[in-house]
Amino acid sequence: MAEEIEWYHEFINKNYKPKKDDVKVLFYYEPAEGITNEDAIGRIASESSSGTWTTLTELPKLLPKVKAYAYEYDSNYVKIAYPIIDFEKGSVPCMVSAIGGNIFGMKALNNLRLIDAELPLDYIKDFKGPNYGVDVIKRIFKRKSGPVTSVVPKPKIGYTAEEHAKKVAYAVWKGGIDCVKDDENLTNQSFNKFEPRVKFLAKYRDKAMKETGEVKDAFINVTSSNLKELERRVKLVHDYGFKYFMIDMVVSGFTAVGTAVELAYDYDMAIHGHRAMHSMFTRNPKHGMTMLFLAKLLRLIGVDQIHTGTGVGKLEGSAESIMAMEKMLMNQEVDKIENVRMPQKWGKIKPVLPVSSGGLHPGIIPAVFDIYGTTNIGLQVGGGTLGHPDGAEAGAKAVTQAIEAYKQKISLEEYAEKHKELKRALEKWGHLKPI
Ligand code: CAP
Ligand code: MG
Repeated sequence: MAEEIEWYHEFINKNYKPKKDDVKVLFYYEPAEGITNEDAIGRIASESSSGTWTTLTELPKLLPKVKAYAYEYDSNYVKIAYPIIDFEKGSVPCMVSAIGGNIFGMKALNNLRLIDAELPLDYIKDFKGPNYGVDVIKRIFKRKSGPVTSVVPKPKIGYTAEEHAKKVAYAVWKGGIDCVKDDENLTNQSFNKFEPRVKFLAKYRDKAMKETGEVKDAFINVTSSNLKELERRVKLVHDYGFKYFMIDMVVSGFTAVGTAVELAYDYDMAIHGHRAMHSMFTRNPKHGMTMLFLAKLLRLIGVDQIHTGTGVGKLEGSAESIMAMEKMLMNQEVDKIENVRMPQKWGKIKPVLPVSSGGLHPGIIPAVFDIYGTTNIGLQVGGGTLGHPDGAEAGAKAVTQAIEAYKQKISLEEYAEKHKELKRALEKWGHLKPI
């Protein structure tokens, strides 16, 4: 008899009952031409756990304990159960290199999308989660309720460190905004070097706090070329009295985010997580990884607040997908949404503050609050503040007026009758939803 060449189908078992501590992963998949569903899902389960393309001459005794099984599937969705011992305790990089790795390049699949995974408490328990999470609102800003507001200097780059702090940050802090956020592509450029930016921001933060009596902070971008420099930058931000720092999570990678979390605990700081680059692999509805699962991984590792989209601004992301993600980030237990979200219990891992940003301005802030509510949300308004016809401080006031109008259940137009900054913002942008 011709020797068996393939063994992919050994990783399919419709009668397999996942164990309580299995990691259960939901994929969307599309078999390539001439490939059966079983050929496809066998490859996904095999190549992400312990198999390979051909039968092997010798198999280790432990193999039955590390094999994953596709246990539930139809023509486009498959659930695969992974024994928890497949993954190093406390290491997201290890797990993602398995369930988010080679399988995405297999010729037998036209498309593959990692939708979500139910992580057992036995896996969760080895992670710290956020140092502050949603508690940033009461522990840093001494408030019972959100939003935590921030403005990012626009144009994204071009200001010197002193202009960044004096002309923009000081003005929006005076106008009532809580934080000034570095843009994702501002790190340590020659015209706005990191150290002077931290120093000037600290100087004008203190001035603004003294004049307003309000807590002011900044999301200063510590994204660096290596971990030693990352640590040096976090320490500098801490030494100048900031409670936050920001990191570009995706471009930095899970190991750097894990290091940032260790530093956040060491210095008792909170991390603002920017997700720039995520759209490279989260946007295509048929391939890649959902933002929901990426956000789950970042809550697990310990980022305190994460960009999660607007549903109405310039960047993609539907209100439904945002709400499914926001509940997963905010709640200690969520139920499943068919083919959208797996059930998840979070044990002691703190909730993460969702941050809405991207093409926002006072005229569409109510639409954002209709999705998120106002209690536990970060609201970031860049161009929609600094494009205000009367300048940065007036733009900041218009944002805070729009927030107040919504909280008092007054229409923006009515509230604008007695608040000129909001009126002028509505004259320029109305309720425009930018694309
Ligand atoms: C928004 C922003 C943020 C995006 C990130 C920008 O500026 O600073 O980086 O919100 O997208 O560079 O576009 P504006 P997301 O307020 O001027 O649009 O929040 O979806 O991760
Ligand atoms: Mg930006």
